[in-house]
Amino acid sequence: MRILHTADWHIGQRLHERQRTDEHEQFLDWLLETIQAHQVELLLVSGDIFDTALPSSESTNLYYRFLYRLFSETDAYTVITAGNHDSPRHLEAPREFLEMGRIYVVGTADEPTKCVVTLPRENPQVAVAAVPFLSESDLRHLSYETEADRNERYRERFKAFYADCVSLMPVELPKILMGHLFVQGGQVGDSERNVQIGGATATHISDFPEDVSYVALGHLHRPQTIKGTDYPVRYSGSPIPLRFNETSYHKAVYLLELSDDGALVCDKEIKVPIFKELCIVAGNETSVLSDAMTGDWDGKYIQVKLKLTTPRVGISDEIRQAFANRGGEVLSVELELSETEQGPKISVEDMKRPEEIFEQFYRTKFDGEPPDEILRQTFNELVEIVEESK
Ligand SMILES: [Mn+2]
Repeated sequence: MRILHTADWHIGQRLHERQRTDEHEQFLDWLLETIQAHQVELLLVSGDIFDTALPSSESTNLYYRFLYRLFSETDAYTVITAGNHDSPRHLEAPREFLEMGRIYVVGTADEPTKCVVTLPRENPQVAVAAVPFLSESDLRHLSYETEADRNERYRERFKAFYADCVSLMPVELPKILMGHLFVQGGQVGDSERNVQIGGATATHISDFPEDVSYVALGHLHRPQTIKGTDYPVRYSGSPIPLRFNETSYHKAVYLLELSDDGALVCDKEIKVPIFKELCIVAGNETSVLSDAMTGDWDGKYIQVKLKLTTPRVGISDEIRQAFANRGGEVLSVELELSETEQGPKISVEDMKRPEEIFEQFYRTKFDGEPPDEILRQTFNELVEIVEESK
């Protein structure tokens, strides 16, 4: 059976307020072509389908249009699980309806029985444990517990859940596990929601059961295989770079072929094309401007990291214009003043008010989330104190 593993689409994601619908649309078109070209029989999507719990109608439309084409233009089965960015209940709301189109969606995982599917339905060749993101808040909080105890308890629960899934699978079928979680040893970027990484929700490679053919994971955005098992435990990564610093490596999906006895007869990385190039340009004023004027920036998104000795009003606009003249779009200018090199880097776009800069900084730091009211007030009080002391 030929299987394709992908995850972390993050449909609806914005990069510095830019909508990325075109990139997602191109990715989904490419994915459909890839599925057709390789005669894929099973598509696995391991969580974070959408970037937000309540995706826009445009994002929702893109997703369902893709599912419809998958159903009508291929014979593939599809298994989709919810990630930490998805709303488990929203994602699985059309569950029964989608099953008519050979599409299996699992959002919430109260019972292992709900996660196990054998496919194709009439003549099973593979068993899949479609395990979505298991939230830490599902664990009842015990006040006397230390964080290490809590971590242990999460690991135990996770281990038992997978073991139960495997025990529910027909012995003779090859087994695939899905998951949206952090395995210790994985390489983390900064676009994964960090509260879910490390800390209490980290699991260990040895927690995965034996007698499995492949573990298809989502959550980390860099494609990678975690060492320590005799079968691949792998993150496919996100198909489009979600941050500028995700451009130093290729984005990928994985094509697998399982023999009837569960052996991996083909295990191949397929690089996802770059639909929109993201570039980082760093340097002082002269070098950045000269790069802007000599490079080919047509259709590219650019992040500028500018080293300055003294701040200068209007420099951001000048740089934006220089890139725009050659077709590039600067999404952020990060100023780095040499004497404050130790401090946090704040992207000072256009001489904004402190509250706006704070909000912008907070959003880049915490996945687009705005700061809450209490934090806002605290920040404003701080600004007042500083103003008064001047
Ligand atoms: Mn993700």
